[in-house]
Amino acid sequence: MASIVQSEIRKKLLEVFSSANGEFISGQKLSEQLGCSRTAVWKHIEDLRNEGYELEAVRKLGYRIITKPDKISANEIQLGLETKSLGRNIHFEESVTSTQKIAHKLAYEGAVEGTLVVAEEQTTGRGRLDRTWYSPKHTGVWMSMILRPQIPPSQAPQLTLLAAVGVVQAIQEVTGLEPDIKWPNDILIHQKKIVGILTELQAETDRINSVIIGIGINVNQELSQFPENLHTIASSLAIEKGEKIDRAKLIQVILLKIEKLYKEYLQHGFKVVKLLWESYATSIGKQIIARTISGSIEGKAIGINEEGVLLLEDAAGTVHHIYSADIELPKK
Ligand code: BTX
Repeated sequence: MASIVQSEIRKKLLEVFSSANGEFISGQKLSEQLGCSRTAVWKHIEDLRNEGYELEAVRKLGYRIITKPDKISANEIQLGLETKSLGRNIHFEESVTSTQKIAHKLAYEGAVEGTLVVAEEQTTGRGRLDRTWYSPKHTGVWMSMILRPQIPPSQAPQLTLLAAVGVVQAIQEVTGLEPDIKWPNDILIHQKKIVGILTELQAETDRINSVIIGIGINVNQELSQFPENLHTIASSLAIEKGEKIDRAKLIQVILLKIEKLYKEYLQHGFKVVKLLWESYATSIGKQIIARTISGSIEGKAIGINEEGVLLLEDAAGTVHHIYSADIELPKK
């Protein structure tokens, strides 16, 4: 009980500082607004300092926040979050094996739609086909969301494309950068991979129990922080933008964009998402090579169909349906 009260006070304190926009707030005012003694306020301020907040205290003026730590927490994400369901229930951990694993467990146990699992670090982050996703501490966004759409399992790949559109829109809004989507799930800037999306299902033959959408974003890494083997293929938003990005803000905008698209999708189907996705996908209309497990096909990517399947027209004019592949883009 005591710790719930403490965390409520902490949340309120951050809210008060956030609405003060960097101005000083007196100790007296803080104690009134938080409903606790000035000594208790001082203790909370000390706790914030220990967590990496830089606070200035000036006699007669009070306190103000100068910088926030480059950390994310459930509170940081929920403060100012405008969604109705996505991210309203957050499961946050400093370090996990994979947020997908935790989300699967929570979904199985009945977690509500919109539940979000976020971690500061993944020790065994997962990519597609058992590949690994490098997810170092305090630099990226590593999160998995639980959705429970009433759609047939065959349509679930559409949600990967929906998530990609939402992430692109959020990156554009928060950073001003212009990312490209590479089918089905990579988001690139200047041909380098910034985001990976992994969609997994808990389903019966004709019915989805839950869809777990995992999103990994390289946000504030410098190039030297990537392992050598990723130097030529990966980048981060901070490298491309030339400045650090507020990760909690980025998460908030992603959740809002995805929630809007998801609502539209459930009401009106895949059409709008499909058009948006095609407008962000660099490969559409170009010669590409699709490497599938059964071999490579070369041809022109002519679009995606209603199921989110890539349509590839070869030199003989045959249109191939590509369900799963790695795409090689033409060299610029
Ligand atoms: P993918 O299979 O398309 O990409 C994996 C490949 O990408 C790796 O084999 C490697 O070459 C490269 N790679 C690995 N780490 C990075 C990185 N940080 N940046 C750029 N390239 C990298 C993409 O799979 C799907 C990734 C989803 C990750 C999220 S994070 C939250 C959630 N939890 C989890 O375990 N996975 C998802």
